[in-house]
Amino acid sequence: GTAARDGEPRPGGPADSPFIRACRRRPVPHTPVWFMRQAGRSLPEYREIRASVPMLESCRRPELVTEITLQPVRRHGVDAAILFSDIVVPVAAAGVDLDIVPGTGPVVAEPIRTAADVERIRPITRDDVSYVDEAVRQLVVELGDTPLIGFAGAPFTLASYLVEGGPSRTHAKTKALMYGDEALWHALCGRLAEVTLAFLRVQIEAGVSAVQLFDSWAGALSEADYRRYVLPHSTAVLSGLVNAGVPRIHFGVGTAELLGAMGEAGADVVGVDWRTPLDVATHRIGSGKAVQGNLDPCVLLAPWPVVEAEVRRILAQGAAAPGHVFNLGHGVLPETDPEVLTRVVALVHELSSRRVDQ
Ligand code: 1CP
Repeated sequence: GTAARDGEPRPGGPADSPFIRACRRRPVPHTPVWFMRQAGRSLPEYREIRASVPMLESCRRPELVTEITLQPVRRHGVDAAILFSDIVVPVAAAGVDLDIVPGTGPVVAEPIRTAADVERIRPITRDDVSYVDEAVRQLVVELGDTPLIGFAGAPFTLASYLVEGGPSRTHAKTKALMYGDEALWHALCGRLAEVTLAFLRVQIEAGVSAVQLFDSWAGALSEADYRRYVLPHSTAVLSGLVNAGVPRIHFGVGTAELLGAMGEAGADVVGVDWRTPLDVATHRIGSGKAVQGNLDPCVLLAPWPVVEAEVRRILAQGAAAPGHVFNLGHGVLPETDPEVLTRVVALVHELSSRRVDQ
């Protein structure tokens, strides 16, 4: 972007938006809100586009990426867009043979087992993901003052799909490799960190206003194992972006025991799932970081008075943090009524803009 990266951002531009201000722990006119998986199957307009286009193909067509990314911004009035893509997109661009299978998720043709398998994951350049570069550039124009979030999967979560060959509840094969061949594990995660860092740099150069590193499944590990096997690699990604000029968000599920360590990985904002109240999370993460979260996505299926009470509680607990971005504790469920999401955005804005001069 053209915003002055060292000084104050252009007034009114995306870098001066409530979302980016909250990430940077600056005063905000209202608490910003967006939803993980806000683009997706909860929206009929998304299902219509995707009816005839496979998932990975839709991620590689800039005009579809742009349209799908804009849908929840138009419909809900969220404070940020998130690029429509998937965490396996850069891994496929790096040469791994995989597909996203409807009803299952990512499926890898030949799961990673050996050093030779790791070597076949090539470093990527902008040309390998030119469709992402193009989509981001289009979106930045279309979005105007609304910030666009870029994202990537963190090394552990990517490694889990590559080693298991698909989604896993226990991550047993992944842990077997991690405990059984530590050198190979670090080689794999080192290579994935390079791919992820390159992928995020492409998005930043194309103009995203923030990035989120998803380590969705890191909560499967103890803190000691997280520190030994995962933290160095996530730190390599996040610290590689320290001078990139955009806030970095780091998120995982089931991470109550890992919040301190995840904060140490170098993010500006730590995402929290619904299991840990935001005031407790703020204390665990330590000073100098904003928090993001943390409404249980299942609460959106409850009657409105329940939703409203939970939104109030989360705003009150989030006020303990030096910056709060309202979000869910994980992604929107496909069965969610989109009108409830729109109401939540309006409610967060209304309740938080009443709290003046805190
Ligand atoms: O047919 C469909 O609609 C496919 C469902 C789908 C969608 C909409 C998948 C397959 N990926 C996506 C898009 C997607 N993936 C986004 C879009 C932007 C937005 O949030 O609006 C994002 C950020 C992701 C990232 C992603 N993919 C993560 C990290 C976030 C999280 O939810 O934890 C993970 C773990 C994936 C893997 C994945 N891709 C798709 C599925 C069904 C899964 C999960 C499978 C599993 O249970 O392991």
